[in-house]
Amino acid sequence: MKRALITGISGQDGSYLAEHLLSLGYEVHGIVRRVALEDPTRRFSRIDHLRDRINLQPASMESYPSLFNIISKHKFDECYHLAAQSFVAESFADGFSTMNTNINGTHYMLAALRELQPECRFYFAGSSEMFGKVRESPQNEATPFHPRSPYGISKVAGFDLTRNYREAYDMYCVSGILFNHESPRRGYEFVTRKITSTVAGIKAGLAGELRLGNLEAKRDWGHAEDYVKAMHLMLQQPEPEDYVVATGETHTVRDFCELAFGKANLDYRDFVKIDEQFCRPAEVDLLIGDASRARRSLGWKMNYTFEELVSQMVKGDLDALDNLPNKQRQIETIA
Ligand code: G4F
Repeated sequence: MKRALITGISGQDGSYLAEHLLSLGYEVHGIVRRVALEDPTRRFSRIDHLRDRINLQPASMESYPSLFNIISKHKFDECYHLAAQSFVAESFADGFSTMNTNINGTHYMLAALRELQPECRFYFAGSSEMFGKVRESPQNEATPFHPRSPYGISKVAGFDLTRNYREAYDMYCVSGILFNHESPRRGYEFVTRKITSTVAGIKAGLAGELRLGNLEAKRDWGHAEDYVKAMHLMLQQPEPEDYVVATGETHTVRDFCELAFGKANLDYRDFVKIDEQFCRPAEVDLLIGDASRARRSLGWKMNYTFEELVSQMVKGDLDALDNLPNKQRQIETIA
């Protein structure tokens, strides 16, 4: 039986990846933060249904000894490093902590693996944010990086660290350059979930408008459940290589609004208001990925279309509100 370690297991991608690895017969271990103030029911809501089948280990991405300790206790075949401060807007608000967590966290994981288990295969969650002010479209593995946020810069550093461990120490270390990927498990701060949760709130009479920033930004949005399968495939290859994972389609935030509101028989123009506070100091205007290498070499394919993704997210939020007791509804809806 293969044993895998996932950092960020309680997040959207970590939860889907844990399900996928369990379905393949893996023993799954996950690193979780020790956060005294957060309610565990809420923190672990995405992995609640897996709790008796996974091993959770407390550690901090900011503490080398805590990570070293976990890696010294068990022998892992594969390590998926997903933990990060992943909200781009927050990285402008606090670039220092984003850099500390994202760059040092990656470095600590690589250094501890090199020290204790250099044969463990390592996956780094790279990002299409690394392309930033894009030099060409669509973007592929050879497209130069030009990050536009502290988050993007931290991901370029993680990508470079991962490649350097591969080249310097002959370790099997790869980066997935994943374009935006969403699902009903997406955090409420990201634009897709902010839109679908507010659509549900409006339908339920709990919200009256949706305040957004740049509606013209274009993103290549796929489904997280499809994307975690590519992560796993990347660690099963004869040689370590980096891969772009994307749908090859791009849509504006406005398109997403139109479709999501339309799914609930609403017209987004009646509810969406532009609010400068949600605009970023530097924007990534256009992302569209070319995943030919992943399709060709990994045999990776998608199961969800853009429309199915949006439908599933809107339905998930409508159903969740229907099932909530009245007094909790206000809290769950982010307007
Ligand atoms: O949903 P977003 O916050 O995602 P963003 O910045 O594209 O980053 C996501 O995808 C990356 C992969 O490319 C990941 F690496 C990263 O961790 C994250 O998962 O914003 C999408 C777009 C942006 O152009 C933003 O300016 O939506 C625009 N937007 C407009 N109004 C808004 C809002 N974004 C948010 N979060 N909130 C708004 O009100």
